[in-house]
Amino acid sequence: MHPHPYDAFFANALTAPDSSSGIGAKTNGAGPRHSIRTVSNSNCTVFVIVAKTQKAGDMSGVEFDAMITQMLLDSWDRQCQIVDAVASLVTEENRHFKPSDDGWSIDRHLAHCHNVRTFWTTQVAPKSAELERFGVDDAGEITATIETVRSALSQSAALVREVVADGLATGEPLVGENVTYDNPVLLLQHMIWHEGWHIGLIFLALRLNGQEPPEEWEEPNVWGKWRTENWE
Ligand code: NI
Repeated sequence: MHPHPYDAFFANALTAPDSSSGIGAKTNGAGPRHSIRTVSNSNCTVFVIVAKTQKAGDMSGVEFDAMITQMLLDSWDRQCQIVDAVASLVTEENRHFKPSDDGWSIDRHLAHCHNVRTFWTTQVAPKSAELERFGVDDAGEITATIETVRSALSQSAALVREVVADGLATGEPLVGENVTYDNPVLLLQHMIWHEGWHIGLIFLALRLNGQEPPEEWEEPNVWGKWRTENWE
């Protein structure tokens, strides 16, 4: 049987040097997950995408798990930076702005985010430090100072991080008496989803009262935490 004339051609493509790196090449310095190689003759150019498996790559399974864990915790840290940035816009003057007549005031949304973090994490990790939650007065208002709410948010940020990190170390469901998260990532996603919802209402309250943060503020403090835009 004669070798097909293209056999050598494709073999060259497989052994050609990497011409570019694939998605993930820049993440955490962990190295690319695949590379792209090209080889040409007078008729065509062949692109070969070479997946880097854990064996072929420079990462063990343990290292890969650690990388994913770091990425997930990093996403939580970024979430908390966004919440902190929004909380930094809240003053004694605007803390009572509401997104609707029957809605909560801005400070109550922030306090509620802290309460929800502590509630669900302590459900599934009762041994974690149980942080104090905010109550409201008869008028439904938060009486704590904004400074107190801000510092509580930083404490509950650390609490969620710790419980998620512990959960990721085992990969087991997070189970409490009245709640089950099928895996630890779902606790993280629950908190991010929940807080995004409340942050949206805070923005609405600010907008309805003439204090909508400008895009120049929003980009670096909110959306820029998730991605870097480059249209060049
Ligand atoms: Ni809520």
